[in-house]
Amino acid sequence: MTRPDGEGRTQTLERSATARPRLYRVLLLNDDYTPMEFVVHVLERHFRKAEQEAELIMLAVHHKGQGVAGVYTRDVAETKVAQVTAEARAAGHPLRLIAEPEG
Ligand code: TYC
Repeated sequence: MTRPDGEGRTQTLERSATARPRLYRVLLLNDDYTPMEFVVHVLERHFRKAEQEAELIMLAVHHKGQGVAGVYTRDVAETKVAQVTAEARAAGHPLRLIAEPEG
């Protein structure tokens, strides 16, 4: 971390731990119309889930209303939300996702 020292110099401050970027959960939201197979496809292709895990996550979202598709840095999480939302709309599905900070 750096800060001005008030006399035209920049001070470097030590940190005890390595700074980690804040992580964001990408949440899948349930709806009544998006086909189950499309949600499984999204989890496999965009969130790199194996078929069985994708099916379990999709069913959990279907029954509970929402669920975590993956956890990423902010840029990656927001890009996934945008890409999947665009793909869902292009296919005529109302699927919704949101990115929210962890912790
Ligand atoms: N509820 C949808 C159906 O019955 C399936 C579904 C699951 C939709 C998860 C969205 O995020 C979702 N076809």
